[in-house]
Amino acid sequence: MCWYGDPGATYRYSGVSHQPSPWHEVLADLRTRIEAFSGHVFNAVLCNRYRSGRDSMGWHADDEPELGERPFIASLSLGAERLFRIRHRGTGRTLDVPLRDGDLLLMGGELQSHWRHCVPRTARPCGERINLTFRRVVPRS
Ligand SMILES: O=C(O)CCC(=O)C(=O)O
Repeated sequence: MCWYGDPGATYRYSGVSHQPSPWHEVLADLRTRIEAFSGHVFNAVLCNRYRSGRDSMGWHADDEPELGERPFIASLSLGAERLFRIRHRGTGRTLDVPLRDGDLLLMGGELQSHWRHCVPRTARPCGERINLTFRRVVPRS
């Protein structure tokens, strides 16, 4: 996992403050293109690497206070296909979204407050995957 962003785009989770690394030129270029496509502005990106099907992400929502009330998050998948599973907090309704190389998942509105998501482990042989979630962090007041 690593965190890149504008100066001051500090992200706090699991009790730890993460200072952003300066934008790598490839990430900066992707940000510009995804901003133009989505019509939203981002000041940081969280990068997660899944080395194999054994690497996973547990149930959570991207609902940290510094992401604001209805965060808009653009998630770019690169490499191996993995399932992105979302579950409604109230009804338990669950949806599986396969994310393939080059897919861009846009999450906005009430998604983070009403749903949780995860990337489950898989026993299916699968290669590496990198996921980039472009976010807008607003400093805590
Ligand atoms: O890898 C993914 O597609 C999801 C990543 C994720 O849940 C997150 O960064 O909060």
